[in-house]
Amino acid sequence: MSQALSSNHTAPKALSDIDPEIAAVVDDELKRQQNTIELIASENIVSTAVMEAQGSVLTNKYAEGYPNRRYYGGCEHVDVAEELAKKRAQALFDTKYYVNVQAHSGSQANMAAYLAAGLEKGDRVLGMSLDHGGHLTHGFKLNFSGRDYEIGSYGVEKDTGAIDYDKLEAQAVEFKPKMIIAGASNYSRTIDFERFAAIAEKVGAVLMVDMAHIAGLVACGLHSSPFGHADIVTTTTHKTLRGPRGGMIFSKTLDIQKRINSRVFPGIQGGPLMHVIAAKAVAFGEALKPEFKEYMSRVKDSANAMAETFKEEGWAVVSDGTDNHLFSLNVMSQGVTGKAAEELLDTVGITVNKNLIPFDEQPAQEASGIRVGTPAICSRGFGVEEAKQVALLISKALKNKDDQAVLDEVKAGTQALCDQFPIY
Ligand code: DSN
Repeated sequence: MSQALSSNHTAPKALSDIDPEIAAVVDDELKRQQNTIELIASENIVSTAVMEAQGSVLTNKYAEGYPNRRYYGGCEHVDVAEELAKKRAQALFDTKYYVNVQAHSGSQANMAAYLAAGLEKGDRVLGMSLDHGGHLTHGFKLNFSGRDYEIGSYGVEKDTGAIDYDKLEAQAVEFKPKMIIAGASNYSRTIDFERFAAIAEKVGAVLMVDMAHIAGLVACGLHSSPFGHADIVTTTTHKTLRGPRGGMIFSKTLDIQKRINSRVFPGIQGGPLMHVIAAKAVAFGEALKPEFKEYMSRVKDSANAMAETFKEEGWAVVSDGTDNHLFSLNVMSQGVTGKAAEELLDTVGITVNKNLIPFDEQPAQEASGIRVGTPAICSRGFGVEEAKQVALLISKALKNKDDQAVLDEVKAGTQALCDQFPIY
């Protein structure tokens, strides 16, 4: 080891001394997060405790295998972290389902679920289509799911923006899938897991629930729970759950769990990210506290308040509102594309993502909608009143997109809110 490297380890130096270029990236990103209103529905703002665990010496450790059954020595401490993460995850969802906390991401959790569900390549899977709110891994043609399996896609109704469960049942009876996936990345209405389970049972399909977006709400009893209904439940840990980026998989039976474990490792992953698993444990511990339920209630109430404010301002909201933490605003309802809205809002300190809306006539790169979510703003302390103010600022910006004086006023408004609710 060179002297320079070894001295980095004995006398810790700041990142800015060792690598000013990357330190500048981190600093710039911190400032961006501090000074913008973050409405991307899948993002959140983690605690410094989560970041401390994730940035810890656990990153140095290889621990292939599972607690007490590792392929490397020296795993006695990381074993404790993994057991704590599992125990807290079960407590959080009040479930006896078995849990695997090693999935590196939601997509890998979902891939493991496909493999553990006993599907062969070419078998039929019924999932929500991407352009109606589903996820890439629910059968998109360029994803492994769409390439390796025969996909049937369900969507929402044009008049309600919601799933019609009778139609879904008829589709499942006709299509005869081996697995049905419930869950979405952009669906603002409550998902009826009991009805999904009844449909899966009727057609003899495995029911997999991807609760990545709504996991925090489920944990707090603010959305119906998939536990007791699904054979496999997958989630990410960084959205409403407010943990480090990663995935997690629950299984109803020991038999499924054994297959999940072996599909995750050695099936699709090698060494688990023990620093991330430790950070997952920290986040689950935080989510078990009463303050987390207050936070999640604020997330849900704020999303509802924003959707209602947009409607009062004359904008169309997909499905006419929301039951959860997000909704899609149909910006084409006042002649703005999703892309133009995303770019304009960027200039006034508000971050959203353009999104196709169901039955969109625009191409994906333009889109007719923007997706709006409240998990991140509520983590910095916003509540219903601030959420309404944000909706009014967005509406004002979009309605005055060519008037720089108004846009300057909106930018001052977003900065004032950011200053009032600082982060880090
Ligand atoms: N990319 C995520 C989202 O934005 O919803 C889904 O994984």
